[in-house]
Amino acid sequence: MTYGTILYDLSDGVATLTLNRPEVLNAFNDEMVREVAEAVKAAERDAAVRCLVITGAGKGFCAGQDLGALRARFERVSFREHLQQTYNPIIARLRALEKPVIGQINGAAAGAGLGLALACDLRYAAEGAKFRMAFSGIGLAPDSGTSFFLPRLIGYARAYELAATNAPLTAATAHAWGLVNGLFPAEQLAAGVRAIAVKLAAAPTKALGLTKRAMNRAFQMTLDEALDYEAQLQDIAGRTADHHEGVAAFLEKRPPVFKGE
Ligand code: LHQ
Repeated sequence: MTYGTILYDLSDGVATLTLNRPEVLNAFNDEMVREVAEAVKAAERDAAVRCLVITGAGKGFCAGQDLGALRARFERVSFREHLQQTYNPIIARLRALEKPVIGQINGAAAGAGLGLALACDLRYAAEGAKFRMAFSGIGLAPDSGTSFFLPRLIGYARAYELAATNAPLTAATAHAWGLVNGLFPAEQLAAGVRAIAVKLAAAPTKALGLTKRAMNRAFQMTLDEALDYEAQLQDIAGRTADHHEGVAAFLEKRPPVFKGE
């Protein structure tokens, strides 16, 4: 598959989706929305993909909606329809994707680009990266899941302050607040993330997928419900080849070879 606004590469079980409109900090136009949605679907369907990395070309990660394309776009549809057709399905699909998704945050992430970063399971950032809600800067309310993820990740008061003031959040503070898992000097980010991604791609993919499902659902559950749901999912995990391999490898005192099955 060839794309015009993104790059998509698969090696060692790791699919890397690179947003590729560097002249506008990888802001989304309609074509990029379509292509990102297609690439996420491809990563979901392809059993050879056992970890997905999302990053940006050039100096930005993603500046959200391309504001240059905004006028023309919204003479035709409402914001609600636009969001329902564009960012919402991408965010939902990433959260439902039962494979680890890593945000390799190489530069600024703002608006829907911040939503994309927050929808990843893990985030590793370049030391100079920054995060900005951006919506209030153009007189809008949060979208693309930012009102859902941000308070869960850093707490309401910090999230509301970022949204209301539109202040940029540095990578260092984002790391201190638990919004990113780790920081790398810019020139080491790609290699650092690659090493993590390759390791995750060699992990028991089904178990990692079930882990994601359990932790997502647990936000809306009582303890009793969560215990019961864990027990249901463990039945599924217990029937995988990787579970049998893990136990056999432990007993034979050798490293396991997981196949994601
Ligand atoms: C851009 C953009 C951009 C075009 C930087 N578009 N060119 C969608 C529509 C409908 C309903 C509601 O929701 C949404 C979802 C959204 O995403 S709304 C939010 C849209 N995004 C923004 O408002 C972010 C605006 N950008 C910024 O705040 C800053 O540019 C950030 C924090 C991303 C980066 O700051 P800097 O590192 O200082 O870079 P810069 O501002 O100098 O930008 C570099 C270039 O990129 C510049 O172009 P130029 O030709 O002067 O070099 C910017 O115009 C361009 N750019 N964001 N969203």
